[in-house]
Amino acid sequence: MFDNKETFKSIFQRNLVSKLGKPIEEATQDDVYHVLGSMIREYVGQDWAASNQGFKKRQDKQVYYFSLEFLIGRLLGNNLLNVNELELVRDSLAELGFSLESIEEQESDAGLGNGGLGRLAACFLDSLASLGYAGHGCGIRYKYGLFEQKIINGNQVELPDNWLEKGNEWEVRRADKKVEVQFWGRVETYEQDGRYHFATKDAESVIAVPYDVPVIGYGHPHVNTLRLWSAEPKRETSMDTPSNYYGYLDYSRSVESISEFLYPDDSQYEGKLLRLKQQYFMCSAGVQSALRTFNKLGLPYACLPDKAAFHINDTHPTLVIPELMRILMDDKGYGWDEAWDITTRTVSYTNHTTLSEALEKWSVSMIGKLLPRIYMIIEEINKRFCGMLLDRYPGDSDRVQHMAIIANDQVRMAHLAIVGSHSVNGVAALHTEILKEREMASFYALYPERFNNKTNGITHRRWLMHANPKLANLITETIGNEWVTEPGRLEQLADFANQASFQEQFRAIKRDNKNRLAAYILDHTGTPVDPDSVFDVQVKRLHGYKRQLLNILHVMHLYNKLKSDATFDMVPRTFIFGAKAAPSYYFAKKIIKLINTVADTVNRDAAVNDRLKVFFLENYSVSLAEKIIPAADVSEQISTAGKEASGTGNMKFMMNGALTIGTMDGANVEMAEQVGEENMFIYGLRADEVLEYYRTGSYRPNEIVEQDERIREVVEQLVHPGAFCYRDGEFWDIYDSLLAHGDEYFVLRDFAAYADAHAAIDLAYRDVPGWTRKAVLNTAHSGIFSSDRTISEYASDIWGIQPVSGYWKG
Ligand code: T68
Repeated sequence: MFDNKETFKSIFQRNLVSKLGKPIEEATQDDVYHVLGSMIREYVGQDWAASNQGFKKRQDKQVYYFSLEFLIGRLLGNNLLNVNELELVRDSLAELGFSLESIEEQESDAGLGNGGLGRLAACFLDSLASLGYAGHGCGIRYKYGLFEQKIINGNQVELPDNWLEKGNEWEVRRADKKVEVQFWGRVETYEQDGRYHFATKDAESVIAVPYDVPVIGYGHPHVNTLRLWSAEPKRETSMDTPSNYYGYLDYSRSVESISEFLYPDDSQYEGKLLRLKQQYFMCSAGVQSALRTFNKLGLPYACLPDKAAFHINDTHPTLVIPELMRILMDDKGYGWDEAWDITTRTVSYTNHTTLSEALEKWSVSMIGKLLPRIYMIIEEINKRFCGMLLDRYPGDSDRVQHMAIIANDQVRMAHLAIVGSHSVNGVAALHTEILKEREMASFYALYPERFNNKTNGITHRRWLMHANPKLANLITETIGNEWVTEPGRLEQLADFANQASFQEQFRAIKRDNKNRLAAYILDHTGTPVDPDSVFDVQVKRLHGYKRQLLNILHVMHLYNKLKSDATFDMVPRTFIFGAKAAPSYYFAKKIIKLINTVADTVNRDAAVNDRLKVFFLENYSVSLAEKIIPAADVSEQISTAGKEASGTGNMKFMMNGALTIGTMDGANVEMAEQVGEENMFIYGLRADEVLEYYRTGSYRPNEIVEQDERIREVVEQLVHPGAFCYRDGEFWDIYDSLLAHGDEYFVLRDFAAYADAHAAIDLAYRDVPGWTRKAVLNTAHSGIFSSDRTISEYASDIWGIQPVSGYWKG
């Protein structure tokens, strides 16, 4: 791209003048960011066009990954890495007096997702492009991403995330590719040429305009597209009378609200009309646009499954199924059976949760009114499906009721997604087993060949090479650079796990990352952090099942012990939390308040704060994760077994050499298989034990409190004024969740085992070479959790695609 630093500097300065009319001496960091961003975007334009030409010429099968969320984060650093210009640009900017790191901070963090599900979609895009697959994202260009979190008096306050305020260097508005999406109206049925036809009348039209973001493959000129749709009013509406004028303004406001904001609930289904509009808006626009591309091939639609794969990220884009049916039947004239065959062979579905409160069930009346034709099609799918079940299980009406797509005036989206696709996958081995054996057992019995596992992964380019460049360099110096394109080769590091000089360098890098985070914490909280203390981190969405409560209760216990036992000797620990709570999730917000209250007491207490400190870092986001994860010694992955579908944060920490304290849940199980349980701290109930408690109803949290003095003490501290409860009864709701409401997530049941595991950490950390060896082995065995592995599996097992361009080999 740039031959050397001098060429870069001169092109850059020319751009600064032509774009902003400024000489370098007057340029702000923000100016530098925007000019650099636009240069990279323009530069990849050629490869982007060439990639699209190539797809067309070779008639490559295209994958469309439909997701309501793409949590992409900042792009400048990653794009520079992928076009192989990171170091040259960093050095050149330094010569011009700018630090690339500070320039990267100018970019707003695109928070178009809630958590794991949205971030997974972003990692998948990076792997699709880097491995040279023709695979694109289809999503919504929310004007406001996930709220910005402020902590005020220990409480979460939500502010709008106006991420587009300063423009977006990476997107290209493609007005020429707009499509129309219809809502409301009524369906007219008429007979012609011996068959029924359906037409929607009096519908409200919305224009979907795509904004395309290039997704750049690492080290080779392969560029895919993330197509984000924005809703705009149709302009032809007449405005010539005052009432029309106001009517138009109402219409226009209601249309714009469709792509206005991301719903901030990550695990709680809320049946809001606007959310349903968002879902259909994206599905319809995405399907129409993919079919437009397919049409250019001039093939019959029977070939669609050979040329396109529509993947749905959880049930949120399930309306892809009836939308494709509608277009094939109503617009293209196909009969039901043929349309159904094409649709089911094109669509595949990933499930991300077994939590019942997260399952989407739309009310029949809402779908029926908003999307009358789509609802007719869903009804017909249900009718045929139930008929088939009755043929297969004669007289078993309970089973039909249990499996039906429509029941109790609700459409069960997971059932529609399973019935309408050819593949259903879970996101970790344990999760897929639970789907097959429990949650979806009746569907598994019916369609065993559809179910498969695809254990999640993370892109090692963002999460290791970009977030932790020093460690990436050490790895390359030690085992060569093949691991960059074949992350499985990280295994070779295992040979160096005991080598003193390697260990020393590995520790120095961790220490450096800890210093960096300590500086950030000091800057943002005013409290100094001891970089020699163990950095013990839990960062993820706040949820009951993720058990941040267990963590903070244990911190309270450590504090009590330090205060009461002068002989208690512990390696200094810094507990770091980061978590956003859904704005309507009352209990989660209380936990945030508790963590902040504990932090306040502990950090101000000079009698303990040389050994114990607690921080809640506000506004956890992708860019903050990139600072925190490389600095962690201990990774907290402590969900109630059976509840966390996979986890992906667990993999990021492992890759960066943190040791996991965790339950046998989600992908932790597979991490233990890779690195060995002796290199993790596994504790607590197993998924089958949790299930057994639920089944028998035999769990008695009160008994545990009676028997364990340590637990009694911390639980009482929640409600009695003292160190952690400034106002009488401040944390009654938390107390009640544990004692009056049965401790749904087994916090008290797992407390003792968790405290023991922490004691084991304390002991293990004292053995410096022993700890370093474990840390190195974690990195060494993390390669399998690269999303490159995950995407190769999706490509061969589900989508049936091959790379269309070659991967650059170092
Ligand atoms: C997460 N799910 C899983 N959901 O909890 C996690 N939900 O175990 C897994 O690793 C990850 O998906 C990737 O597979 C989510 O993140 C959501 O964010 C979400 C958003 C809206 C509605 C429902």
